Formats: sequence, structure tokens, C-alpha cells
Amino acid sequence: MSQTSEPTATGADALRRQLAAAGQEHLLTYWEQLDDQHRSLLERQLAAIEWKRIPALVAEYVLKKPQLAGEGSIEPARCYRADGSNWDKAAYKAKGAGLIGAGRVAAFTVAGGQGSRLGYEGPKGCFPGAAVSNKPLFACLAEWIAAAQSRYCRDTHCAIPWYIMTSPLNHAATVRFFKENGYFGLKKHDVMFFTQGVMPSFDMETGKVLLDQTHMPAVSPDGHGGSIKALADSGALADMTRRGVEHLSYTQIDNPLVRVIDPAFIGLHAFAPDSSGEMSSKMCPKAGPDEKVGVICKVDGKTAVVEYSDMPAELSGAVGSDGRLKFEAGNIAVHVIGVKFLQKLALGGADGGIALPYHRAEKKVPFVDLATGQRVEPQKNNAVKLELFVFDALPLAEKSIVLETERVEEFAPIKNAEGADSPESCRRIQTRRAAKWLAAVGKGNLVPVRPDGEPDCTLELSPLHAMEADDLRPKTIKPIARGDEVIL
Ligand code: UD2
Repeated sequence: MSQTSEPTATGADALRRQLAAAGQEHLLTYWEQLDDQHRSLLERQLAAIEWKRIPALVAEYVLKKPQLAGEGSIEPARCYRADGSNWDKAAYKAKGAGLIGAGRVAAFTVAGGQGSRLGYEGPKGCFPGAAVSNKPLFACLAEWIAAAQSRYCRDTHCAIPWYIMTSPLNHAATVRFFKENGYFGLKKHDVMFFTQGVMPSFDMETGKVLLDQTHMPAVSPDGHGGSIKALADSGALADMTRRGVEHLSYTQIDNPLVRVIDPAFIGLHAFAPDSSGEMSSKMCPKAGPDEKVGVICKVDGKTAVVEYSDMPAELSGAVGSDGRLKFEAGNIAVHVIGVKFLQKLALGGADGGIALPYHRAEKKVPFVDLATGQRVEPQKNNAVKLELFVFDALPLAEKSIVLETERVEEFAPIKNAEGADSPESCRRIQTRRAAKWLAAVGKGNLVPVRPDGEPDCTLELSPLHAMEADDLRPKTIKPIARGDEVIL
């Protein structure tokens, strides 16, 4: 490592000491050569990292591979069925609607991811999501919130606040997009943005943090589990308390079909006897034993998500007497989380929070080679990234319920440019849902069908027009021609 001279500012001195104590002083290798602007950029980015935690993380997660799979017993999670066969759906829906109407529920969207698999440069929420109009994903979610507000808060005039987590990499672009689009019809003061933290990328062999540029460490967002700390640090939790919000409806930005606010799910979470109102989950039955999604299970009696890669093959493939996969509960990343539970997680531990485990991913991360000063684009994995996952909070809840949902009803994520979970598959599922709802209210004959049973058209249905099949009953819908693209 080349010698660097001491930064002059007191802040920079303190930073150098912190870096030295963490064994990461090499990050100031180019300090002498940087101009003031780049120095202050480097200083700001390094100051955002909690250096005192880094040596332990390097030892535990970077220089060795931690065993994440639980040693304990794994059993299927009990689920409330989508068809309401083992619960009183109407009663819980009414209770949930009451909470929404009383202003006790807020929406929360994690939108800090980088969308790298999709190959899209901007914030993922700006990506076209609606099947025909190409409205962006943010608009799809905003319309659901507006629809829920006018349906459940009509008499009370309460709002459904919307908290959106961005990352330092996409925050400015996200906020600008909302401004340019008039907050998609929502009130500006009910939409709150905050950024999540970042984690540095580490050299896989040495545990040293990589420099992306001479004035920039290699960093990436710290995972959706970073939302717990970010909600507290940003003041979002305090804002919820001020507004009287008690439950947060958590969804991801990548799924335009998601029921952003679902009264039946909220009612179960808040009132079911086997829920402590801390953290609940929706699941979608896995398409088959090999579908690559985490599975919601009971691990040592506690609800938890087991990553598909950690699931023993004999369990993944096991079939019950009802012919269903025993471990069928695919995690679709839809939760309701109690605000008190979030406060406990964010503020309750010895060092001010309850630590979730990190997940280690080996990646190719470009870096400045300190020996040559050249930037290197590695051909094989050279780095470790660490991320927190929000579902690791599930076992910390005392009692946690799981609600089944059908894929066609609310799971059509856009993750890849093509194939499974792509814009095309999302359009197909949106169309199927609209056709299913039309059929449910006796209008199925309006939809042209292919020999394989698929609708022979593309359909888009805004939640502002229908949040469930019954809403389509009074509507007049013209017959749809083969190949048509129709906004219902
Ligand atoms: C996630 C789940 C998977 C399944 C699937 C459903 C994990 C590890 N896996 O897979 O089990 O439930 O979703 O669609 O979560 N995000 C942030 N900040 C970050 C990282 C991600 O806000 O630092 C957001 C991101 O913007 C997106 C969501 O989290 O809304 C999911 O991120 P992902 O695409 O990395 O998750 P994925 O598809 O691997």
C-alpha cells in the first residue's frame, strides 16, 4: 500500500483513525492526489459507514462462509387459506377496513434495489408496469393507495401515508420522478421518502474494502432488511407515531399486481388469535418443488423464511396427503409489520437495535488496483457483498400468521428482462387476472380465448376502477376482439 499524507481537516483525522482501527486505512491511499471536491466526496461516503462494526463483519462473513441453515426442526407453516375455508374472511376484512379508515395503517414500499437483473438504469419504480398504458410501477402502487383511501377512508377523511425507501444511488431520481408526476394524484405531505444505508464491498481474499474510484469506495444498498434501521434513523417511525399509524403494509416495488393495502390481511395480522400483531406474511404456493423462492416455514417453532438453497431436497419435494407440496409457502415479500415491533427492533437492543444476520453474496465488483492505480473489471467473483433481509425479523415475532394468496391475484414481479418474472410474464398475469375477474361476474364471454385457454388479448385494470372482481359487476364492458389491447 502506498503512503498517504494526513488529511488536514479534523473530521478527516477522526475518519483516518476510525479506518486504521478497522484495518481499512488503504481507502485513503489517493488522498494526497485528490482535489477538494473529490476529498469531500470520499470523506462523506466513508463517514456514512459504521467502521467500528466492520472488523467483526469481515471476520464472521467475509473471510469465512457462515452456516445460515438452521440446525433445528423445520416444519410447514400453518396458513390461512386464500378461499377463506379456514377463517372468516368477511369478518377480518371488516376489522382491517376499520383500522384503515381510522388512519392506523400506512403503506411501505422498498424501492432501494438496483434492478441490475432487469438491466434498467433508473429507479425500478420508474419502469413501465401496467400491461397496456405502460404506467410506471410507482403509479401502479399509488393508484392502489388512492383507491383504498377513497374506499376505506371515505367517511373518516383519514389518509393512508406512503413511506418509500430509496437508496443513496436512486434517491434523487425517485423524488424527482414523483415531483414531475404530481405525486401520482396523492397528497405530497402523505408521501415520504427516506434512504437506506449502504455496505461496502469487500475483497474476498483479504477482507479489505474495495475502492470503486480513487475517491469512491465500492458500496451497495444494505438490503431490504436495512429498512428497519432506516425507518428509525430517518424519522419515519416517529412520523408514524405522530400520525397514529400502528401497522405498516410492506411491499416491494417490482410487483404491479400487489394489493398494497389489503384489509383482510391487515385484519388477520391485527386480530387473529395466533398473531401477536408484530409481523405477518403472505405466501403463494410454489409453482413446483424447484421454484427458486424462499419458503415460509416453522423453524424450531418460529415462523421463518428458509432460502431455497438452504432447503434440503427431500423437504422441497415432500408431498402431503392432500397432494400439495408440504413446504409450499413461497415467500412473495408481502408483510404487515406492527409499528411497535419496528420500534423494538430498531431501538430495543443493547447497542440501540436488535441485529439481524447478514447474508453473504459473492459478486464481480470492479475496483482500483492499489498496486497499479488501474481500474480492474474482474472476470470472476472477487468480492463479497453483505445484505440484510427483512424476513429475518419474522422469528423475532412472538406469534406470526401466514395468509395464502393466488399467484394470478397478486404476484407478477418484474425482475428479469425476459422469461420468468419479466415485463412479458407480468403483462400475461395482469391479463389473466382481469379475465378471471370478468368471468367471476358473468362477463367471461367478452374475453377471446386461445385454444390453450389463455386470453387472446392484453388487459389492464386499474385499482381505481376495480380492487376486486365484484367491482366489475356494474360496469359496462364492450366485447374484446382477438389481439386487442384494452384498458378496462
Ligand atoms: C425477493 C426475495 C424472494 C422472494 C421475491 C419475491 C430476498 C432475498 N428474496 O427476491 O424470497 O420473496 O423477492 O418477489 O429478498 N431492495 C431494497 N434495498 C436493497 C435491496 C432490495 O429496497 O438493498 C428492494 C428492491 O427494490 C425490491 C425488493 O427489495 O423492491 C426485492 O429485491 P430483490 O429484487 O433483490 O429481491 P429478489 O427478487 O432477489
